[in-house]
Amino acid sequence: MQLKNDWTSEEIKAIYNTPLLDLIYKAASIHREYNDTGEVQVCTLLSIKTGGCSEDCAYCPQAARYDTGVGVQALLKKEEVLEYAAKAKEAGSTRFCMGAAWREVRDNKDFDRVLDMVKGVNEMGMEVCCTLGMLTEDQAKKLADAGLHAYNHNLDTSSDYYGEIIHTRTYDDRLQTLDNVRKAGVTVCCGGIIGLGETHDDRIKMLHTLSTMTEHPESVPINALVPVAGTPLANNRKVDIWDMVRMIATARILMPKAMVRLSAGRNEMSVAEQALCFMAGANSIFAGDKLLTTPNPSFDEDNLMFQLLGLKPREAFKEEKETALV
Ligand code: SAM
Ligand code: DTB
Ligand code: SF4
Repeated sequence: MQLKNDWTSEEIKAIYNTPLLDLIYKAASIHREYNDTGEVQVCTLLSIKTGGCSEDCAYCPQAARYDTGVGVQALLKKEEVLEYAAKAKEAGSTRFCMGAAWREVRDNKDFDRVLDMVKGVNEMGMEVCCTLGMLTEDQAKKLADAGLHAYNHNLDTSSDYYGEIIHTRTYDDRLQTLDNVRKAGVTVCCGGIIGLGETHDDRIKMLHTLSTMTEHPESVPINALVPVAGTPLANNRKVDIWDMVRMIATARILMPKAMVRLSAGRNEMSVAEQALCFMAGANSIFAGDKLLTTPNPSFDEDNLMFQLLGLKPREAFKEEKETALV
């Protein structure tokens, strides 16, 4: 079925403002039509280079300029990363995402090491994803050749509000990297954060940017701000669960086939609240008791939740396998 990528802001606004229960029903129906609603992909994140970042993203505990207590950790060794990835696979993860607190990738020994890590994780049969900051097309191609499946690069918020949150790069820089990733044939993981102080219109505008890309991102992480002491957003109000549900449901309706990832913020949510997010179309979580630097529910808690809700973990490369069959 042809996916729609000419959504207008008015159409998106109308969907976003649908009364909640109707919105959830509509999103759940579309989810059922396009995806196996009993499945949730379990992904593991690993911070391969932590802290000391030169950017000033107002939400981020890893920016060098904020005193957040997150120490600087140089790039991990390939062996450490592969060991962690093997454990993640054993625990049921089918996607492994390596994050580095870099402004951009530089062509140096560290990048060569990341390429080796990508090769290693890919050979384990997991979908391998990286989030390393800005990339050139040439760097994206090198990652593709090493076996990279996805690149995460979030737009975070609307183009209008972006300048309130980050001053050390522009929205266009972000879009340029996403373009480079596409050109290299790597799948795109791109979403945002709610709770930054943005308006509903900013959220709608971000969803408009995502859903009118020539190809929808294959993966759309929706993060709730995890306020971290020392960052400028430390005292922001907790994200309302209904805002999270509304955002997930709208993303699901606009981009029916994307993996919509219930990302940061789960540690503050009950199982019932997370169940609403799955109902509204979320079909992936990050597992393990740490995201990059902040806490996340444990494997045991998530296993219990999967049992309770009758969810099963999604296999790796499912979309690719299904496309190969047709
Ligand atoms: N440095 C790279 C970059 O900025 O693209 C990769 C790592 S960065 C930590 C990955 C993403 O994590 C950010 O784009 C942001 O959406 C999310 N993130 C960071 N801090 C967060 C927080 N406190 N709460 C929620 N999401 C957060
Ligand atoms: C995404 O959108 N969320 C993940 C992943 N992509 C890289 C990261 C969330 C980080 C939350 C803050 C932290 O743990 O440092
Ligand atoms: Fe650096 Fe990424 Fe954090 Fe921004 S979000 S400060 S670029 S690690």
